[in-house]
Amino acid sequence: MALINHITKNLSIKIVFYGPGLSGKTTNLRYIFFKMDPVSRGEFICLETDTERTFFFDLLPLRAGRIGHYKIHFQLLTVPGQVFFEASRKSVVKSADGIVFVADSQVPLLDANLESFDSLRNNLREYDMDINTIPMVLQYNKRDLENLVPVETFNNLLNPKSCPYIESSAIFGRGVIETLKEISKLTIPAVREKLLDELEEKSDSKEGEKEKDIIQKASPQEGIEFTMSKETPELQVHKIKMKSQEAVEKKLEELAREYTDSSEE
Ligand SMILES: Nc1nc2c(ncn2[C@@H]2O[C@H](COP(=O)(O)OP(=O)(O)O)[C@@H](O)[C@H]2O)c(=O)[nH]1
Ligand SMILES: [Mg+2]
Repeated sequence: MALINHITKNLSIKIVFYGPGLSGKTTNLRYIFFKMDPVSRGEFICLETDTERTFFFDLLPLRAGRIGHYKIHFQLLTVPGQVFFEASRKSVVKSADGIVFVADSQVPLLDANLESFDSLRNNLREYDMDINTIPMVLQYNKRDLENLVPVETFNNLLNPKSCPYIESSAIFGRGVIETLKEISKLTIPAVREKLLDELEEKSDSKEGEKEKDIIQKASPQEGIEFTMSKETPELQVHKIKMKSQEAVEKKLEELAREYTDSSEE
């Protein structure tokens, strides 16, 4: 669940991009990185282990507006898709506020999508989260290719709860920002409730009361705003070598905290 720091008035929301290997998760994050105004995004970070050449996690922090006086930060995270990374996939969904499921639309990959979706369901369950209730957006990616799974088929198999779904070509940026906007909209209400609850607990303070008032008066969706960049920056990836799964988990938590605790504008 979202981290809230009442001193620095920062609030961090974790969005996990989940899906089978090579479905386009990293491509989504890279595009978002390209599109966002540099002042509102952090470094694009890859955590990788010695044993694997492939990236382990991608992490992209974004700033996006406010709830009351609290600055909203999103942490976008991808999980490695390969089966042998099950442990790291599990740990990354821990404390997720929202999920973007990136499906590969190519017909031969239908089973891989279903398997990945099952693993998501199981991994969430391990942390007492429910795939039917966690805020989720389905992204049917690679729609620029041929031999595609029809959208209705995907919706029947992956989307019985009628979550928002988006047809995308992440490689061309089509549908990427829409996906980000949808998932951020879905995650805000729960985070707002949590914030109000925490303020309620410290309701002995005048300041807390005032803040609660401001937040309650604003509409639930108010406050999120992504600032897009007009230029195209070079993608500089900050790679961090990790020794073990435990080290990766620790680093992820540390980065989340570092970001939430910083008081810079
Ligand atoms: N044709 C096509 N290729 C894509 C699309 N999105 C991603 N790819 C390609 O699919 C491959 C895997 O993408 P990547 O983002 O690394 O997958 P990840 O394993 O989910 O992070 C790369 O070669 C991408 O360029 C898309 O929308 N259309
Ligand atoms: Mg990737």
